Amino acid sequence: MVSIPRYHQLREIIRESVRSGDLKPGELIPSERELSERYGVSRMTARQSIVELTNEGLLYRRQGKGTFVAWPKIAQQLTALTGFTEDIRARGQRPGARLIEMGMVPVDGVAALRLQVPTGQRVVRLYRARLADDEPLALERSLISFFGCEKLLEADLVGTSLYGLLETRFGLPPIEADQELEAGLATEEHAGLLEIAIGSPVLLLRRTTYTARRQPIEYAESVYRGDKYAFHTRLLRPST
Ligand code: 16G
Repeated sequence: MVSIPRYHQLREIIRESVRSGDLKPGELIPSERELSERYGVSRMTARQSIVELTNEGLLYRRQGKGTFVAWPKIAQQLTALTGFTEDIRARGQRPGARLIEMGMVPVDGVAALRLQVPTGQRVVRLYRARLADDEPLALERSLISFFGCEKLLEADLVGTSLYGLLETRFGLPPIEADQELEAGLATEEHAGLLEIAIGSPVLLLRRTTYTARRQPIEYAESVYRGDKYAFHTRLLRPST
């Protein structure tokens, strides 16, 4: 018979306590000492279980305070083109933004290619931290290009949705998008703005958004907190 390491067992006990609701999000879990006494395992074993569950995102540590149960991740569908404001409202939370930078910049490199404009063309650059109930979840750097796009600079992009504005004020509703998703680690800049530790796992997203007739309108590079998001997508087997 294959023996299951003890930290695996303890890990599953804690996982089950979270699943059943015995341990609730935000609740302090028992200390390593308490766990080792209660389950008859060594302190090392208890520590290893906690480290693994923390790495998975089920628990989180607060310096000098202990280890707590994390809130469930946001299950973000990757099947519909939605904006941040819509996503957060759909979850019953209050969307928000903190403006980091907004202005006109000459575009180059990948962004010029994606936006299908010549290098050096001036486009709107919008850099926002995105919040849900005042908690930072993501950083979004968007480059926006359309005839007359400089008028966007007069808009309030802290209290209003970019996609909402494009649709209602400019008559340019986003219709489709190409998106890439990649794993990454939080840089010093990300960490400061997202209020996470440097080197925490993050999800890097690049999106090209199109309006009617597949006209590119936005090229965005976003950084989403890895401890907050799980992306879901539905796959259908191709018919042969
Ligand atoms: C989404 C988009 C972002 C877009 C924003 C508009 C990703 C990776 N990014 O978060 O490109 O600028 O929504 O949100 O999903 P808003 O309409 O709330 O301003």
